[in-house]
Amino acid sequence: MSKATCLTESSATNEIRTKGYFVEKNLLNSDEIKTIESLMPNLIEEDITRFGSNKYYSDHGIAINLMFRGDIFRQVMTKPKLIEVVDSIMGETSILNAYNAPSTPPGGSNSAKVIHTDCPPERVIPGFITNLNLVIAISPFTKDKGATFYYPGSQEMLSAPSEDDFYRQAEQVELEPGDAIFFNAHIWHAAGVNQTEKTRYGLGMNFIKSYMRQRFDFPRMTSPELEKRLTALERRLLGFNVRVPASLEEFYVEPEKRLYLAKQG
Ligand SMILES: O=C(O)CCC(=O)C(=O)O
Repeated sequence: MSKATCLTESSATNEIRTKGYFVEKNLLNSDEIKTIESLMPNLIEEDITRFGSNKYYSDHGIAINLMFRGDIFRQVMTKPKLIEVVDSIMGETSILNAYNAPSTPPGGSNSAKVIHTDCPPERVIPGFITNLNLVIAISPFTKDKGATFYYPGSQEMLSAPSEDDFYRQAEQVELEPGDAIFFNAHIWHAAGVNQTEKTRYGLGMNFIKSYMRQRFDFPRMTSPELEKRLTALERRLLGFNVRVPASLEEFYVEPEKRLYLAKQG
């Protein structure tokens, strides 16, 4: 197993800037892991039932938009330790771009098997992190279960490394259930192949600067019933503080009623 340690805030920030990733042990407890593991098969099946026959559907095995798929997923995205790390790297106004469950089926992988980054390389700003990713292991991320490969220090490389170069340099980072890997979304990485008979489950989040656009319009996707229950932190992460007015009537209102609140970075 690669060495996974609990890092202090400054060494975490330092590692993400140099190597491009770091591991935080025991982000989730065993109850949270069990609950999430029991929900996963149905969530994946639900998406396949809804979209499996859609020729544009490319996310087989990856349950999408978990913030709306059970309260436990919002509890995880707002865990104090997680938010402490996110805020220390991204500032206190970052929002969620995506929240999915990258799983690898027995004997296979997922669409993340190709060597890729999670943000187009042409958006690299040297020395500046615009997108922070996080993958939390729900099942063990061992080599035989398809643990993810990361190419250390590749976060500012503007084109894909060759397969030879990638697999020579990359570290296949093993995680125990509940451990998390935080990484710059510009790092070149690839899912492994699950050679076991059990699905490997994980959670994946991507945090972005508040002024960037999210993958989906999460505020518009939130039901009125759920909106009433959201905490201030959940509202921030879903993007409620940085919505855009659709009319001048929505724009000329008291500052606290604005859709795009002040001081969002
Ligand atoms: O499923 C995996 O191992 C990789 C996930 C991944 O590439 C991603 O979250 O961007």
